[in-house]
Amino acid sequence: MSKPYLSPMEAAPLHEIRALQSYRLSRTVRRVYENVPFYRKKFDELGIKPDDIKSVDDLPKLPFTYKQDLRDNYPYGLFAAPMDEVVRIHASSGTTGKQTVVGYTQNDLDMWAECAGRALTAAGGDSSDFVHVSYGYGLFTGGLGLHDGAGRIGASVIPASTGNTRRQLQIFKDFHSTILCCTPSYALFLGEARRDAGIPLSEISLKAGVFGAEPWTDEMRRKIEELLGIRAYDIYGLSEITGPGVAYECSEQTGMHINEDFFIAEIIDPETGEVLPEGEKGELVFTTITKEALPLIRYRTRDITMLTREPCSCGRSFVKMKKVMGRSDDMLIIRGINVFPSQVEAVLLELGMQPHYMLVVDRVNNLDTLEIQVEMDEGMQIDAVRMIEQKENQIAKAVESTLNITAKIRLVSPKTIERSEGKAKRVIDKRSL
Ligand code: DLL
Repeated sequence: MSKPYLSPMEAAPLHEIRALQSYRLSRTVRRVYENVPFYRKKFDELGIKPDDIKSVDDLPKLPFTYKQDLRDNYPYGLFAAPMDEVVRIHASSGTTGKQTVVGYTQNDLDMWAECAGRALTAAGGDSSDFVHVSYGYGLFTGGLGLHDGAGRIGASVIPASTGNTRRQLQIFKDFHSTILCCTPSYALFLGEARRDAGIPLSEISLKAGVFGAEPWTDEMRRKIEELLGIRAYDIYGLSEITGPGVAYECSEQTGMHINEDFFIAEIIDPETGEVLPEGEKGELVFTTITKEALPLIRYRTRDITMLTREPCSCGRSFVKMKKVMGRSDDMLIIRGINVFPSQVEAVLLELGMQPHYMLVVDRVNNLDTLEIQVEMDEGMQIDAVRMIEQKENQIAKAVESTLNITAKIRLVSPKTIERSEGKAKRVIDKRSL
């Protein structure tokens, strides 16, 4: 019999959540003021002292933090704990060459495992489950995040990682995987591979899936549920805040409960920065309130969504965020990997190419594809097919080693990529999301 919640806090009354948030917020503000020169300087400039922040209502007085701030303080400049207390490092894509680096103390890792454990519990998981983790392991937070969440609920974790579809299907059958964790597009791919391999649903024991790291639709949910014979739940997170488990879906499947005892969520107008009322669509902003290694104040996620406090039939009282509806910047998520066009541009410039390029993203057989069209320079001495191929391979290798993604490179004739008078158009996304 599965437990309804992992922690009683998930169903606490709003006034209790608010009181806890206020207490933890004021401690966090003090922590960053005392330990992070970047925040001390910012607060001093605005005339804010830690004592001014006493409750959640004071939040709008605080400045925003941006991805660029992490980059400017690369790699560890925003850390608020001494390095000998930091026990784990992860990273995700930055807007150009450098990664966004994040760190965790043991307490931070425990909190993160609690978050991911709550997500698995909400999907019906408990210690009797076999949690099959097919997110990537490594600097990406997906693999180890769900891995530790499974450990938190005492389940048997199967660290399958990504790739090798036939082996994944074999493991489903032989190891009796009951909960699958991976990106929704990979889940769909695995579902179709199961069907095409003629493996009947009766031969696998999967009952649920915890899918996130990229946007997906309810239509895709229905397809995955049908192809794998499961219920599919959304999970949201970002490395800067903690990784997967910042928010998670429950049996109602109408949005993701945000772990409000660890994070305060706001929705703002991305243009003006003004806080919007509940139910309005805007950019999601998080303040971490227990993190020790990398606490972040009003971090701009760039994800567009809305919040709702309508009572949920699962009994949880944590606010819910709707599915992510888009981004307020140009970040793309391709096969679960975050890609900024500016990263591609940096690679091209480093190879001596012109910054005239176009990213064409598509979805073929449920897997994302990326083609990068790059304009040849008029002065370029390329006249043989072999030389074109060589150049394309060179770019593909550089893109792969910098962005961690395979792309098809296509060199195109000079001046064939449309010039823009306003903001350059760098992306054609043919996926219907
Ligand atoms: O994608 C963490 C994660 C791993 C979440 C596994 C869920 C499952 P990053 O690589 O830092 O972290 O990318 C964060 O991915 O700002 C969103 O734009 C997007 N994203 C994450 N989860 C979802 C989701 C991980 N459920 C960025 N729906 C975020 C839509 C998502 N977008």
